[in-house]
Amino acid sequence: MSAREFNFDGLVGPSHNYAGLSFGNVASFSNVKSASNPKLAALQGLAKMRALASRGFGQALLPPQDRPNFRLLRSIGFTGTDAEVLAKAAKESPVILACAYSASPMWTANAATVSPSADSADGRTHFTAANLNNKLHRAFEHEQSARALRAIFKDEKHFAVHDALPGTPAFGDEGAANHTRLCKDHGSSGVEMFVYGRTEFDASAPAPKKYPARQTLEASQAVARLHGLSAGRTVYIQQNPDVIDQGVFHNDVIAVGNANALFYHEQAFADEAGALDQLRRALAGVDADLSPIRVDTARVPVADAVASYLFNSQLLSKADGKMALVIPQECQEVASVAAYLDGLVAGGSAIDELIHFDLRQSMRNGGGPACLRLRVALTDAEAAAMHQGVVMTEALYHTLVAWVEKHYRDRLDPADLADPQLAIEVHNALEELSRILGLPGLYDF
Ligand code: SUG
Repeated sequence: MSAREFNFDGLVGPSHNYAGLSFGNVASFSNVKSASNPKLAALQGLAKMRALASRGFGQALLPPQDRPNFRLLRSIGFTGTDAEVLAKAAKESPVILACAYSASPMWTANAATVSPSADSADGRTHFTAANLNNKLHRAFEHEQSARALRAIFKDEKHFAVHDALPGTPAFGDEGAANHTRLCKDHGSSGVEMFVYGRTEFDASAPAPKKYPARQTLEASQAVARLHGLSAGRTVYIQQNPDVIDQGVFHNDVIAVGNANALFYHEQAFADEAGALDQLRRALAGVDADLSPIRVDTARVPVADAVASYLFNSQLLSKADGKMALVIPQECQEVASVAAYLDGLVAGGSAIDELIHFDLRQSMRNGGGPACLRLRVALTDAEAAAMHQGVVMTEALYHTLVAWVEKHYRDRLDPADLADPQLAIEVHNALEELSRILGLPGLYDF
C-alpha cells in the first residue's frame, strides 16, 4: 500500500513566552525572562508550513492549546474569578503562572508517538499522547493533545488514539521526539526505533548526572505494546547519557531518520555499533538497507550541534528519490555546521538540498524545525478519513495569517502574564480558530 507522510506542525499559541522552564534545555535556560513576540513566532511557523506545502510535501497543523491552564491554577489552591486567580498566582508564584501560560504544545513532536497502519497489529494508525511528566508546564498537555488528535483522527476504523501513559517517573514519555521510523518506503512495514534516556528498574544502567533523562525504556516499551508493534521490527536504543548532560534533552536534538537514512552524531547513542547493528538486522526483515549518515565530533562538536540544531531538522523524501534537509537558519551561523552542510549536499549522500527557515522565536526556547512537527504517514484512504480543515492550503495560510494579525501581541514580557486582558484575548482567538478549522468543541473552555 502506498502512503504519504504528513507533517503536523504546531501552530504557535498567542501566549508564547520565555520562562526558563526546561532545566536541561540550554536555549530555554539562556533566554529566561526575555521578551517574546508571539505574533512573529506564529508567522514564522506558518511560513514554514506554507513553504513545505507549496513544495508538495504533506502538511497539516495541530492547534494551540487553551491558555492559561485555569484548571492547573485552581487545582493548586488559587481561587476566585479568573482575574483573581491570575492576580494571586502572579503575586505568589510567577513561575507557576508561566507554567500555566506556556505555549509549549507548539512543539508537536512531543504531542504523541505515532505508528502507521503498516506497522500495527490491527492495521490502524496508532497515537499515544505523551505524558511529558518531566516538566510541570508540559505535564498537562496530553489531555488536550489527545482531545485534538481524536477530533482530527476520529474514524475508529482507521485510527486509535490512546491516552497518555501513567504520569509517574517510571513512564516518562516525550513522544515522537524520541521515536524514529525507518523503512523502505512510508507505505510498507517499517522498523520503529525508540530512544530512551534511562531505565527505571535497572539502577546499574548508565544515566545522565547533570540533566534529567526525560524518556524511560519502560515508557517506550509500553507505547510499542499499545500500538501492537511486532517485536522483530521494534528496536530500543539507549541515548548517550553524556550528551544529555550537554543539553541534548531529546534524541531529535542529535539524530533524525527518514526512510532508510539515519542522520546522526557519532556521540548520539550509548553504544553506536550496537545500535547500528540492531537497526540493520531489523531492517533486513523489511527488505531495507540502513543508510547511516554519521557526523563525527571532529567535524561538528556536540556543543555546535546543540547551538545550531543541525539534527533537529526535517529529512523529507522528494519525488526524485533524493532527500531535502529542513534546517534552522542558525545552522548557517555556526561555522563548523555550515562547512559540514556544504560538504554534505555536494558529497553524493541521499541529502542533496538544504531548505532553511527563520524560526528564531521557537529556537530561543529550544524548538527547531523537527520539534515543531509530528509525522504521520497515511495511506490515501486514511488521509481522506482525517479531518480536512487542518490540512495546509494557500487559503488556510492566508486565513491564519489574518487571524494571527488580528489576535496576537507582538511583545510579551514576563509581567504581562498577570494581565487579565491577555487571558481574554487568548480565549477569543481560540474560539475563532476552532471555527476556522471546522472543529467546534475543540476547546473545553
Ligand atoms: O520541552 N521548551 C521545550 C522544547 C521542546 C523541543 N522539542 C523537541 N526537541 N522535540 C522543552 O524543553 C521551554 C519553555 C520555556 O522555558 O518557557 C520549553 O518547554
